[in-house]
Amino acid sequence: MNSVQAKLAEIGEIFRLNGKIYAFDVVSNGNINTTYSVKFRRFDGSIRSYIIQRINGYVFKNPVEIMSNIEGVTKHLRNKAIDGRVALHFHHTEDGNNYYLDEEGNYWRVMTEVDSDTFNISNDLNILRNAGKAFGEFQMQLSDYDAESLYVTIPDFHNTRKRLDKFFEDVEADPCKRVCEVMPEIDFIRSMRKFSCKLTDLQEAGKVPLRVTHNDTKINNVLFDKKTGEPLAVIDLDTVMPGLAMHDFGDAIRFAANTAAEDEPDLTKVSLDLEKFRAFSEGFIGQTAGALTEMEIGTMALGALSITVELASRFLDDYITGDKYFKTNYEGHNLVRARCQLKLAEDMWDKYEEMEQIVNTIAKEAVSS
Ligand code: GN1
Ligand code: MG
Repeated sequence: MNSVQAKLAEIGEIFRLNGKIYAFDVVSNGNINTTYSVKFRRFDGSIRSYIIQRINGYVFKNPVEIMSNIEGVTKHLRNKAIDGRVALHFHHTEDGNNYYLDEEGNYWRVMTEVDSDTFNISNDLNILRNAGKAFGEFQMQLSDYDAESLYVTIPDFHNTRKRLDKFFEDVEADPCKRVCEVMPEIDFIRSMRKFSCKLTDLQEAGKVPLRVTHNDTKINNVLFDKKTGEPLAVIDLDTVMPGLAMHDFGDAIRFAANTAAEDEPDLTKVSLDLEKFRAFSEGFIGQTAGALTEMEIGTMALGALSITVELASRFLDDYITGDKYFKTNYEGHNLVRARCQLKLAEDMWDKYEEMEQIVNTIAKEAVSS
């Protein structure tokens, strides 16, 4: 038994999973936590699959608070069950906790794995529409959740102004002497700075409402039914916090409506696919239009563009400060990611009016039907 398997077996025992590990895989979708899909053979011979995760303690300073949010949110979602959806089930230790702190200071959690399909890229517009529907539904299901009871797991997570202020401070400090390599990228972010902070300004002026949002709406955070392509569940609840609907919409667009992967090195492949944009919007706006204000609908495109610049600045910041935050697969990975996001932002800028029009048309139709 190798040391990873031994560790997973230890976690399985602590969470009182029945049986013995017979196979496991690393799930490499996420950029933050370490995730395993682990199959246990039960004592009656049947097989059960679990997701076992080690929470990244550098990014998440207080995992206990995250797990308290998850306990509350999953309970709320379970009580609001929608036909065809699967409720997430987190396991508990003997002490009744949905997490375990090991001797090395790592936090672990265990969820029953849902038999499903996930996508990093999909060209199927039905899948895109269903992803929009899933995140829209998620937003609506949490619309009466007590926001006060949620811990803020990462303060100012999508405060674009603070993100950019920090970025330019780090550019100034240049701790790894990498700034000289990335001057054009820094200049581009500077040119977009004011525009990208518009949503932060609107939020601070009280012109757009804070809602309970997901805040990390990559399409690979939706589980789909393998046969029908219908959404089964939204996962990755670490950043469920008060936030803006436009950021949930925008972050999903940034990831799913890109013609290429988030870290595509060949920038000629990177652009915003307006048909994918439309399909996701139909799903998301279709679910939420009735609850959204005019200002929210009018700033969905802004949400997409500003979160793309924000994430570009986060990737580039991580590159400039020595790649401590996001997991990287190779030297310069964060720079490749940042360049890809900037190329996408540029294309969004060119297609901005079209994005606005598509959202407006869908919102009008959704409200009148
Ligand atoms: C991180 O953990 P993961 O891969 O779902 C990040 C998101 C970024 C995303 C970019 C807590 O999400 O904000 O948009 O990478 N999560 C955190 O791929 O920082
Ligand atoms: Mg995440």
